[in-house]
Amino acid sequence: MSTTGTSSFVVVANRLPVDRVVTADGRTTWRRSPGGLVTALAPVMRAYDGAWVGWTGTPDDAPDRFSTDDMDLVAVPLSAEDVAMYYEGFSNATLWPLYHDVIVSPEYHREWWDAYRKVNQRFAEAAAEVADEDAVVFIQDYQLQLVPQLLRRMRPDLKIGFFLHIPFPPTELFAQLPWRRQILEGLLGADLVGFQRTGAAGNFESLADHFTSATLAGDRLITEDGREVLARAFPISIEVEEVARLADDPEVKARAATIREEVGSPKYILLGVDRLDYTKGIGHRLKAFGELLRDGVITPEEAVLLQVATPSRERVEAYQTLRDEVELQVGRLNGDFGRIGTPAVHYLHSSYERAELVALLLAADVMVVTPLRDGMNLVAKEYVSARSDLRGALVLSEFAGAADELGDGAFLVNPHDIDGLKRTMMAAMRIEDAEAEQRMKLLRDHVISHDITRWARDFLTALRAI
Ligand code: ADQ
Repeated sequence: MSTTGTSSFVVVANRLPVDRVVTADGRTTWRRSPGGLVTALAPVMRAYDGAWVGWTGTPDDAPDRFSTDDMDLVAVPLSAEDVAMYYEGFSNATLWPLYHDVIVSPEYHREWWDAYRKVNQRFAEAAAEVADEDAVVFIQDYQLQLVPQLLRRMRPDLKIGFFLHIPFPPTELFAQLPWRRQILEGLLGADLVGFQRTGAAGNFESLADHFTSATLAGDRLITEDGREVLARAFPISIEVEEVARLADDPEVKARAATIREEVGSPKYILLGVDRLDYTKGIGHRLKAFGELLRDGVITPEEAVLLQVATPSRERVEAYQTLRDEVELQVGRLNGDFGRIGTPAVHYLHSSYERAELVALLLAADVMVVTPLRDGMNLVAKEYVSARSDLRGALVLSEFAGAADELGDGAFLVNPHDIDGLKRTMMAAMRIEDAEAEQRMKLLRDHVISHDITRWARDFLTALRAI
């Protein structure tokens, strides 16, 4: 075996969990990025002399190994060409649409595949170098599906876990991929492969059984060389306490009240918070809301839609087209139904601080989460965590992973069924207080007892038990 590193717990993800900050005197420092994953894994990192392997987010940027917040960070360099072909290309224009029900057509380019392989090899080498003998390595997401196998070849001593944050498609769709066998074999390098939903784990098992030499025996896949691989659902969650703390902050509460006034104190505020992504069903939501106004079921004085659309993947063509479509739709709705000073849709193409986001959640009577396909959808869980007042209602697409857990308290909906979506939005607006309370209690009971820390613990316990 090659010489080993010293970290007994290694996380491998496309991005490092920090953002570069340049101080006034020109020095570079690093600030921990927002996000539950790093928060949940930080204590494990501290306890096990952990290291995090990932890209800084800037092309051609490869600082030497550094530490921040008690975490050892190992930067994997990506050239501008790697970013274009491995990240924007194969990850976000091939795998992302293929894994999200081909809502837009995936593009298959051999050069992108070559870049994906090459970059995955680089991540695997970096992980192999820092991992101590018999270390636990936890690999994240669709950008790095070849890493488990590449790493195992170099370091058979390691315990390897992989978690996919996005859906895993059924055979009919996955079979399109020219490199389907290689991706499945890549994942089979792990001991434990985690998915958001049980159905996704099932898709992976049958695909691996069909397209690789592994065979499914009971709840395990057995590889050609006799190794057992377990595929299972571990629905991801959020840092419940962080959202609850902000929601309880008097300043945030006051800000929520101000937001209500700023949008004209309507009877109902409907809220959407999504990355501007074609998977999120923003267009379906706008269409349903527009028809409710057109039909006169609601008036613009009565109800406004606040839509936060976070800028995302702006160099990928499908995202540029989507932005044009959404903004055309918003413009039409406001032209048709807005009044001076009171647009029908408040559209915000921007990122926000956590406190402002939570204020929005508190201001909303109805949270409208209508993805056409979504691995989990954390916003739905954030809404529930913020509502300790037991007010508000959640409209949730059955195509979001969150629907498996939140189906009892949410208003589940098929976003393709526009009439159904309209009816459901109306039902959520007109909910009686007692029913709202009852539903919100059910939702909160689940989310509060299933936070991100529990997710990390469940995954790592299952991995260590193998
Ligand atoms: P995403 O597709 O990014 O995640 P989501 O789960 O909703 O989707 O997470 C988005 C996060 O970004 C939330 O925490 C939200 O609060 C935050 N956010 C959104 N808009 C923001 C804004 N304008 N400013 C600041 N923050 C904003 C992928 C998968 C999901 C899966 C997660 C985690 O697509 O299905 O739930 O990973 O596994």
